[in-house]
Amino acid sequence: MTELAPSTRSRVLAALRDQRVETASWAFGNSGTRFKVFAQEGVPRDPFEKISDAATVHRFTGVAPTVALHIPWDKVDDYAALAAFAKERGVGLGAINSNVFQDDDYKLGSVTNPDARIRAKALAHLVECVDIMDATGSRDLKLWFSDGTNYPGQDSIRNRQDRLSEALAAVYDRLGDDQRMLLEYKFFEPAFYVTDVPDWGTAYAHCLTLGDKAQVVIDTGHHAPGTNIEFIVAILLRAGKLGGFDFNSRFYADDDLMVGAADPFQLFRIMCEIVSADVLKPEAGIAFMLDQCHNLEPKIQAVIRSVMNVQEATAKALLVDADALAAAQQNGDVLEANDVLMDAYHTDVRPLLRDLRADLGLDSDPVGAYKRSGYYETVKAERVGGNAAGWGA
Ligand code: LRH
Ligand code: MN
Ligand code: MN
Repeated sequence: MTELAPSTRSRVLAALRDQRVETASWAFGNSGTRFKVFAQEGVPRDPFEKISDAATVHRFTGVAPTVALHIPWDKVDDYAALAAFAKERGVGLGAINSNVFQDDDYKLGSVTNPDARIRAKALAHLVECVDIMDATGSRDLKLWFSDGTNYPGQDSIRNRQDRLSEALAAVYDRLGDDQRMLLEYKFFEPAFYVTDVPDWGTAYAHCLTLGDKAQVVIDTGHHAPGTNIEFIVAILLRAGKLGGFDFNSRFYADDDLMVGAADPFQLFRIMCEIVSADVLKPEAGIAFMLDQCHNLEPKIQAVIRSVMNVQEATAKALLVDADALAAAQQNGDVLEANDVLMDAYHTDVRPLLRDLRADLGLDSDPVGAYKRSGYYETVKAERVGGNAAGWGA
């Protein structure tokens, strides 16, 4: 890396020091595809053990101090006790993810179901999730609906939107002053014809009607191939409606692979929008969450790697020479503007991140340090018979 100007270096290091990435409890459990779940050794047997794994990721990365829960995958009797356990381990509980997609009743939809009884059941779950947030101190309720139809004529598209908006309004009214709801969209799967919240525009329209506490969440794996995600980021930021990300990578559909693995350049472009809008710092209220499944690779190690991938993309985005870029843009100098961006992208930021970790009192090699720590060997011995619930388990 060419020597960075001291002022650039300290600006970038300061921003990276404040950056936060939220891990997901379900990343630590067994997962797979609909064809096969390959069980791994040492996986958590309950939510407490998932939190211990998340705390381990934070211990070696220093920037992942919260872990998101998924209900009922992480159902416990006492959520305040779970939050206290997390605190003891050095992490906090993050977003509460609702789940209205794994019950036979939801075959034709949850909150958009034509049957009022089923809609009421789904709504009760969403409200229960807010009760859980009260107990855990979580700020964000993440809503993703698998609702949709498979065949033209199966149900009224407009009536389903009315039912959706009625349920969202009821949940919104239940939120406390410091709580938010993040509405996640996905273009297809499991529904193959209509998805009730298929895109950012639909999510945005609902959030706009609801009010300030309703924000859109972008899951990077939830778009058609070729979609310009950084454009969506820019539009939602402009509207003050970007609540956060579910980061992951995709080659084909909703692959849930490690963020930055399939298309690190896309991740860089997304982080460029974040940096240029100055919303990287936690106070800006954008939640940077991971939503991934590690079907083949060792899970804790993969989550550590994912956090590092986000840090690398962010460091590169922070290195974009904003003045030079603005000047080139103003001058209509297409190639110079592109060069400014590519210069930053091509910078090897790994030495800088090693320095950051040293500054934070961490090992400069998080994966190596984790492997040397013996944590995996310990949990492998302790968690015999473990095959915890989680996505695809
Ligand atoms: C849906 C989704 C959503 C769920 C998670 C497990 O594809 O991205 O965020 O809660 O997967
Ligand atoms: Mn998601
Ligand atoms: Mn998904």
